[in-house]
Amino acid sequence: MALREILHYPDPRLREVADPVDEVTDEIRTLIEDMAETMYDAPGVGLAATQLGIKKRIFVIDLAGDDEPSDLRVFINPELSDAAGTQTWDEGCLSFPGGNAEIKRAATIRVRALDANGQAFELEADGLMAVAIQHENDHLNGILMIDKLNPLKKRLLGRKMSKAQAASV
Ligand code: GNR
Ligand code: NI
Repeated sequence: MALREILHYPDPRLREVADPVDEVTDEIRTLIEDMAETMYDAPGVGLAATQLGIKKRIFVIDLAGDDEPSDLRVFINPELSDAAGTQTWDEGCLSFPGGNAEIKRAATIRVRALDANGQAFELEADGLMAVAIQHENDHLNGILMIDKLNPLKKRLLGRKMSKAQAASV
């Protein structure tokens, strides 16, 4: 297992569209272990392979609280459908350190995906699970939460992040 570096906005690799996984191999499972370790270390409630500069359609989510056992969910080649309703969450993103924003998304969604064993599963999600699935699925398509903001907020957050990034290199 290994920690991997999380890319920060405006890294252009965050804009790449990820490719489907052909087969869930041991190499993919090792990547998933690294993704989970990196997510827990950050800490975050989700992480997409895109955020590590890896162009594969994989994300992980764990919404368990600090005093609960871990509840790692692995999504490979996810397909979202049946988006309904709206909800607004104050979202964070590990690729935007310190840059929270209120984002409007579907209240409920259905997702089909493969798990770490290559088994297909289907899940209906609401609340934070629905938010996290939509947030991570966006990463696989090169879409960032900043894209969901109005132009003024987008410019303010974009400048804040670009400055922070320039100061750190
Ligand atoms: O850690 C995270 N918290 C979070 C909070 C509200 C909505 C979405 C998220 S996902 C984020 C981790 C991350 O950047 N995943 O891509
Ligand atoms: Ni994110």
